[in-house]
Amino acid sequence: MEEPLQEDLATLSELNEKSLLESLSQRFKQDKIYTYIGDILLAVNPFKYLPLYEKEVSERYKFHDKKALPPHIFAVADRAYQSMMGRLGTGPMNQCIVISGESGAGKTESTKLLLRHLMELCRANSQLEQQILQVNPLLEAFGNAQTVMNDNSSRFGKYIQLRFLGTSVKGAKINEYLLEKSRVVQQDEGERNFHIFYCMLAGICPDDKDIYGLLEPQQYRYLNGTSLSDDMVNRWSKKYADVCNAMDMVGFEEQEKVDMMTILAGILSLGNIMFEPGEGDALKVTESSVGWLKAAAGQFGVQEEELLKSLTCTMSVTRGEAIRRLHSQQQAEDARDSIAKVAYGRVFGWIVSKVNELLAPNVDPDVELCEIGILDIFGFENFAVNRFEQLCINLANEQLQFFFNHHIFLMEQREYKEEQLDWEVISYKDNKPILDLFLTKPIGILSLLDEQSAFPQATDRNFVDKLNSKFKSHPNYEVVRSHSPTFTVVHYAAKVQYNSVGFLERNRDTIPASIRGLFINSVTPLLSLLFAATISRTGTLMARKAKLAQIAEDNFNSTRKQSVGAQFKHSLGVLMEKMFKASPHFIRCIKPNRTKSPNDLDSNFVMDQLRYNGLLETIRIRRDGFSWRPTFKEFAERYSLLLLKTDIPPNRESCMYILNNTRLTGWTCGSSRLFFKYWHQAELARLLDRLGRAAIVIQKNFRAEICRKR
Ligand code: AOV
Ligand code: MG
Repeated sequence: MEEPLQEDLATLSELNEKSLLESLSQRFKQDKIYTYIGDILLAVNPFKYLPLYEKEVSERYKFHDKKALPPHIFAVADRAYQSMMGRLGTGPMNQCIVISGESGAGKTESTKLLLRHLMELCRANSQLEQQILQVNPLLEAFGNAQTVMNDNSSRFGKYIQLRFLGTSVKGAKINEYLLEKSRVVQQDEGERNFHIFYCMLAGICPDDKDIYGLLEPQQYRYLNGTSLSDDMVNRWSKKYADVCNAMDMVGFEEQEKVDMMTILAGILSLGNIMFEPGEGDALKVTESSVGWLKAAAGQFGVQEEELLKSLTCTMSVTRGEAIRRLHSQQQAEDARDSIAKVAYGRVFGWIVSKVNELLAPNVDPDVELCEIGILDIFGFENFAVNRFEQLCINLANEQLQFFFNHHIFLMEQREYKEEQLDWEVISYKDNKPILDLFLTKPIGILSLLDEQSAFPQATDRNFVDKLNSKFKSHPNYEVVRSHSPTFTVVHYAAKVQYNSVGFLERNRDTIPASIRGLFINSVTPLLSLLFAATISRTGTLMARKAKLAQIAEDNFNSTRKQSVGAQFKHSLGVLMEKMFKASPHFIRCIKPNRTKSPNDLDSNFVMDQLRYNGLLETIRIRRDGFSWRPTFKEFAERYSLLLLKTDIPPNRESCMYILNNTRLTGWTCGSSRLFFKYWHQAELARLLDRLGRAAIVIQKNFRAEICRKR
C-alpha cells in the first residue's frame, strides 16, 4: 500500500531539505500540484492540463472545511473571502493575496483561478462579474509576450483590487506597474513582441486589414520578420476574437477600438522607416521606406512632413529663438523607436484607466467597501543579457520576498520576544541589505542612476564606474571586469549580471516636445487625447477633450517629471503600504523544470527555489510557531459567544475561561495576547458555526412549541 502523502508540510515529522523535496516530488508524480505549509500554499506548475478546476470542484471548495479537502488554490480564495467578511478569526478587513515565483512558475494562471473562484463565491452571475473576468484576456493581449522563460510572460506587474459590499462584488481597480515598453521595438533571440500584434495580424478580416493598412507579419521589422504558421494563425486569430469580445464586454466603444488598432498599425509602419544621408547634413528616409513613412503618417493621423521633421531634427527654443538641430542617423532611429514605445505605452495605460473607469464601484462614496487584492507581478528573471527592465523586475521580486519574510519571520518572532515566549529563534535569509543597495538615499543604485540621468553628458559607463566605486565592498554587489559596462547584483534568488547600456536613457524616458506636439494635433481622437493629457494644464485643450483628458491625466500626470526608477520605487512603496495594512495570504509558485515540460521535476532546480524562497525555515516556523496572535480584547470580543455571552470583560481571565471550555490544545498565552497555531482559526470558526446551527435548531423548536401551544 502506498503511504499517504503529506498534504501539509508543517506536519512533517522529519524535516530536512531531502524529505521536503521527496514529499513534493512524490506528490507531483501523482499530479498533486498543491501542498500546504500551514496556511501558505505551494503550487508546482504542471505544464499540462489537469482536471482540477471544473465547476464541481469550485462548488466543493465554497465555504468548505479546509481539512476535509485536498490543498487547492480555490481554498485560498475561499479563505480570503471568508476572512474579508470577518468569518475567520478577525473582524471584516481588507485582504491581499500575494503570489510569488520566478518567471513561468504559474503566477498569472493562479491569479486567473483565484479571480474565477472569487466570482463563483459571489454566487450571482451579474454583468459586473463577467466584466471583471474579461479584463485578464484584454490585459494579457497587450501586456504579455513570449520570452525564453515563459510563452505567456507578463511584461508588467498588476495589483487587482476587488471591492465588495457585504458578500457581493461592487467593482474593481487595477494598478499596473512598469510595462516593458522596449519590447515594442526590440526583442532578443527566441522572444516576441506583445501578443496583440500577432493576434491582430492573424485575426483581422481582410477588409479591415485594408482599412488599417496592415500587411503580412514578416514585413514588419518590429516583429523581427516572424511569419505565422497555419497553426499559429489559428491560435492567434482565436485570441483576437477573445480580445475583441473582451473589449465589447468591458465596454469599449467601436470608435475607440478602431483608433486603437490604427495606432498599433502605425507603430508597425513606423518601425520600418530607415534613414540615410541626404543633402548637406540633413537625413532623408531611404527610398524603400518612403511608403512606410506615408503609411505611418496616415495611420497616426498626422502630416507626413511633420512626422519626418520630428524624426530627423529637434527643435528647441533658446532666448526666444527657435533653434533646429539636425539628427544623426542614430538619433533619428532612436527618435523613431521612442515614438513607438511612448505610443504603445500610452495605449496600454489608457486601456487600464478605461477599465478602471468602467469597473469603478457604483456606490455612495461614503459607503465603506472591503477589498481583496491580488498581486501578480513579473517573476524573477535572469536572461543572457539583463537590462534596466530586469533590474526593476528583480527589485520588485526582492520587495516581495521582503514582505514575505517580514510577515512570516520578523513580525511573528518579534511578538514572541515582546511577550516573552519560550522560543528558539528561527533564522532566515534577510534580504534587507539588497533592498537597501537599491533604494537607499542618497547612495543607492536607483538614486545614483537618477543623479547620472540628470547629467546630459553622463554615459552608461560613468554610471557603472560610480556604482563600482560606491559599492565595491557591498556583500551583494560585484564589480565586473569587462569592456561592456556591466555589474552584478547578488539577488536573493541568484546572481544577475546587468548590462547598463541604455540605462540612463530608459530611466529618463523623456519624449521630445515636438513629438508630443505632433500627436496632439493628430486627427485620430484617441492619439490626440493620449498626448494632450500631459499638457492639459496649459489650457490648450479643446473643451470636448477636457473630461477625457482628465481621466488620462490621472493616469499619467503624477508620473510626468519623475524618472522611471523613482516612479517605480514610489509605486512599489505605495503598494507595500497598502499590503502591510491588509491581511495577507501567500501562494508560492514553483517551476518544476527549465524546459516548460510536463511530468518532469528537476530536483536541483526545484531545490534551488525551495532554498532561496526560505521554504524550509517557513515550514519550521509554521510547524513550531503561532501564526495567529489576537490580543485578549480581540479574542474575547469575538469568541465570548462560545459562552453564549456577549458582556464579559475582554481580559486574560475571560479568554482562559472561553478556551478551557473548548478542548482546544496547542495554543499558548502571552502577556497581552494569545498565540495560536494556524489551524486554530478554522477550529474556532467551526465551533461558532456549530453553535450558530444549534441556535437555529433551538429557535425552530421554540417556535414549533409556541405554535403547538396555540
Ligand atoms: P508566471 O506568471 O509565473 O510567469 P504563468 O502563470 O504565465 O507564469 O504560467 C506559465 C505557463 O505555465 C502557462 O502559460 C501555462 O501553460 C502553464 N501553467 C501554469 N499554471 C498552470 C496550471 N495550474 N495548470 C496548467 N498549466 C499551468 V511571468 O508572468 O513570465 O513571471 O513575467
Ligand atoms: Mg505572469
